[in-house]
Amino acid sequence: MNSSSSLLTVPIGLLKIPEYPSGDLSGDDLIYLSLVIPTYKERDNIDRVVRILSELLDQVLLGKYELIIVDDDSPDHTWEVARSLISEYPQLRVMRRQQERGLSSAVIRGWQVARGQVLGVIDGDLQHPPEVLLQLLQKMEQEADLAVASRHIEGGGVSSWSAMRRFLSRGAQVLGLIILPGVLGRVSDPMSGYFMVQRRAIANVELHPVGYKILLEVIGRGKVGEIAEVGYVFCERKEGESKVTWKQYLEYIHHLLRLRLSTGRLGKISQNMNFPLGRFLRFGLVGLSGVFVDMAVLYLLSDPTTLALPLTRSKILAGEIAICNNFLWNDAWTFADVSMHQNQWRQRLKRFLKFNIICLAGLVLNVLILNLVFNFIIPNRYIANLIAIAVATIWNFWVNLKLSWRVTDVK
Ligand SMILES: Nc1nc2c(ncn2[C@@H]2O[C@H](COP(=O)(O)OP(=O)(O)OP(=O)(O)O)[C@@H](O)[C@H]2O)c(=O)[nH]1
Ligand SMILES: [Mg+2]
Repeated sequence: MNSSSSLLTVPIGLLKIPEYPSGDLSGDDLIYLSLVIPTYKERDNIDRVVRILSELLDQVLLGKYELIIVDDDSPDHTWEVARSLISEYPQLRVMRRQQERGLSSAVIRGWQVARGQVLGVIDGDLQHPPEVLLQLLQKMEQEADLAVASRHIEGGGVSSWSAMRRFLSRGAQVLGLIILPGVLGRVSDPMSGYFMVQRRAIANVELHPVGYKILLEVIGRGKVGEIAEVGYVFCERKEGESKVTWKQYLEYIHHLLRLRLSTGRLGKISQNMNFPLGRFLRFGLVGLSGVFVDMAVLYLLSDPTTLALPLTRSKILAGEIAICNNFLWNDAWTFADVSMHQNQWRQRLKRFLKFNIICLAGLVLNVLILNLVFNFIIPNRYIANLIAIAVATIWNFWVNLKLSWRVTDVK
């Protein structure tokens, strides 16, 4: 067998699962379950995982399942070990990702190439007891849209977590319930990374996960009706190392807020109107930070107790520094997805110049509208100013979106 061709091609573009499996379907329509195993540095576990899962699934789904290992180019060459197992386990498929990283997107990339009608995920370190798969499968066969292995119902638990980790896990759940009750309230263990979902429930939906918690994304954006739960005990890791760090907690909060924004009422309206609400809010926040920068610099330069420079000169400098501040944040955050693909210095400089010109035009517009509104419509300078700022912000956002960070033109 040609060893390089035995690796799966990594899908690119949007994280969207097709309604029907693509590619050569000769005989593949027999596949019922596609189980993704995301791995990062699991070299010492992978052999055992594949053996145990295959033995188990052969008993109930012989020839009707596939195991898809998605490895993020682990430095310990997990993908290579996995690939060497393919000849022994014909149901095994292996993907090596070199461009993207992250647990959630790994799972989705695996599901994108899956051929089954039921899509599942299980950790590659044997912390998820494999026998539970049979119960999950049973629930799926009884037409559940989603079957989740849960640590927090009867038969569930965590074997040896420290008090701190238990506390953090529960704290995260409570926080989630506050921010996103409609999603986290539907399952007892929303942090579970061990579940199965019907393809139809998440097909054709654009997924935007952050970090670790793929289940939130599935419930939050999918069309998930009936949910079943099965208790399980999260076992201790035997080989390899944990990848859980503080970063995961931050990503989790980011993920909750993003889901809240995009699936809440405002999100629906913005979707219907095709308006990039999240981006606009980030742009607005950055603009607010610019106001503080402008004020601080103005104070440092022109205040009689500091440098006491002339006001106009100070203001021009303060304004320009605020524009630099806003540009940097917008480039790194608001439009990160766009600038990531256009990151040469020349491209950045070009964006910066455009941003400057557009903001300058925004300022002119601001002054014009202030005068117009104040003189002809509402003779209150502060209300008039608020209206002027709002219009200028929308102008700045929209024109920068179309010209500086051209979303539509990214390849
Ligand atoms: N492809 C991919 N897999 C990952 C990544 N991070 C973690 N994994 C895998 O996802 C599964 C869960 O990750 P773990 O680090 O074990 O997380 P955990 O089980 O919550 O934490 P521990 O109790 O410390 O093991 C394991 O199979 C990891 O190898 C990643 O960035 N990319
Ligand atoms: Mg683990």
